[in-house]
Amino acid sequence: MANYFNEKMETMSRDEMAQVQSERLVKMVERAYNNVPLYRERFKESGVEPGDIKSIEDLNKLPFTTKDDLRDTYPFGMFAVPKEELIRIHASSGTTGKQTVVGYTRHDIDVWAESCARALVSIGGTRSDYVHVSYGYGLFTGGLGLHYGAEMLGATAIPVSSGNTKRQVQILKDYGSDIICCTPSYAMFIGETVRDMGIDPKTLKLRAGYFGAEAWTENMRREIEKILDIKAYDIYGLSEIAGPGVSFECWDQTGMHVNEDWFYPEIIDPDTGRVLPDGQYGELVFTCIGKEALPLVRYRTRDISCLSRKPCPCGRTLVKMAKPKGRTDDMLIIRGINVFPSQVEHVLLSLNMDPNYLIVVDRVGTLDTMEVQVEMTQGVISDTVRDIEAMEHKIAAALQSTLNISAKVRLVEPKSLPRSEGKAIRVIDNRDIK
Ligand code: DLL
Repeated sequence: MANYFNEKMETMSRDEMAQVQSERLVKMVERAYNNVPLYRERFKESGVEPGDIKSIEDLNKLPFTTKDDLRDTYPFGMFAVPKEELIRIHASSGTTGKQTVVGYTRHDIDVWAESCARALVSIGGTRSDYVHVSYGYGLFTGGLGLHYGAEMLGATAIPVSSGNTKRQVQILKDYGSDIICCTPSYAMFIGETVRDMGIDPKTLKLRAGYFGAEAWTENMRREIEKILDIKAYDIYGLSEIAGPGVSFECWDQTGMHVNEDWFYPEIIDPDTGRVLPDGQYGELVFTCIGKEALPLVRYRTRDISCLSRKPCPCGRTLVKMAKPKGRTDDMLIIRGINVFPSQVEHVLLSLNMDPNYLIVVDRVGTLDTMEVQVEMTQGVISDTVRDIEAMEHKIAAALQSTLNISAKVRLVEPKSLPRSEGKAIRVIDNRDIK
């Protein structure tokens, strides 16, 4: 059984890796400066020119990039290649109605697929495995990311996508899927469905799962491992940087190896922007040193993590990042879908409602639920139940179309939601996911 997908890159010495990273950074900075107006401006404002960047050590001379930059240049303003070189677009939620749009050249798709192929091999994946992909297929990167990774490995991808859980279980059983990829909460739900269908998980061929796209705990890992009788591994990523596979847990289950020859990680103090040493928690920042279409420079992920370069028993020298502990912004991840409270506000305003609302997130069994309580506007209080229900449905439909998630909407009396003297409290999250 092969231990590595790309042994050279995954096991090279730290010095060799720094050399690779330096060469790639120099090229990408040149490309970003020459092709992305926003970067040309930013570099000028910060007083740096591409020529000042000679090695990875110079990275901290460069300015940060944020999700707002992608929003301000929506949809394609930060792409560094002409249209004919793009072969794929994906997108994820932005902070307002606008999505964050990302593009890939053929080379970028290969980089991303190899990231996922490296991950699959690190948990014992081989060409003879069936990889059951239950992440959503579409603009979300989860489905197609693992799908291309499985194919690049030479394994067999089964593109089930999410939903229709009984059918998922039937396929696991009938096809003999070896590895499953989905969100950890969906994995629990599939596990419960296996049990409810009277199937003994020991009779399934399934032996491992790659779970990510949302925060999950060690407790949840144990539960999933028990209910599905598999090994559960963590996989991390974000659309802006590629998608799943930016980092991955190997069989040792002690942090996620970053594919740092393409995605260079830093940890910064979110308040000062200062780079923090290994072992210290702070905001995770990535620079896409190996990508063509969207060469993001020091992109602030808002995820809180820390790095470790301690040797790993798997033999990979790739730096490891800890499971993200939370975020520095207010983004919620509900059933694997990113939701910003500001998007809810945006929807309400577009329906001429006052934006007095409260989002209540809960976990019922293993599934996340979202209720949006909205204050009725003074003066347009309706007293017929029919009118109220119609309005609730209208808001729910608008939320569904903007957020791509179903939410229960409840209209409440004017001025009945708690008011705060400081920051408005927009979210009550009753899930235990920290
Ligand atoms: O969630 C990509 C992905 C798909 C990763 C499938 C893993 C598996 P986005 O929709 O852009 O991309 O959301 C990115 O999700 O900044 C984190 O806050 C969160 N996230 C992703 N993976 C993990 C994880 C995909 N393993 C945002 N643990 C990121 C905790 C995660 N949070």
